Amino acid sequence: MRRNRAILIALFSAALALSACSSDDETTSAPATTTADDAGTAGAADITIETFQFAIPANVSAGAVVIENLDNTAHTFSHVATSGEPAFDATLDGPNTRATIDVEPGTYDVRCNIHTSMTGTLVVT
Ligand SMILES: [Cu+2]
Repeated sequence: MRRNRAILIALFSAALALSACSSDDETTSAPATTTADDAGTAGAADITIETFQFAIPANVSAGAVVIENLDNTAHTFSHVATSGEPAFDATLDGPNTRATIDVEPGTYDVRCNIHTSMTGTLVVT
């Protein structure tokens, strides 16, 4: 009987210690901007990201453009704005993660904000 009580006390103290720790770790995460993961969407993506490179067609039609990340690491497909807010900034956790951006006609310099050597040009007609 005494042994059972000792075990109960030990378990209770462990539970207290755990709950004290977890309450310290609570953080509020900011909502992602213009990111829509549609991993289940059928059909080919307009733009793919593979082996740390963007595969962007010569031009895409204005409107919804689907990007798919095939790498095992997260990338972003981000407009590098020369002034003002970027037109789009999508984050894609890999692999096989999709995001849809809404784009107007124009020529956009793009890069991955995580791996800034990943760059490209998106022409929207
Ligand atoms: Cu990247």
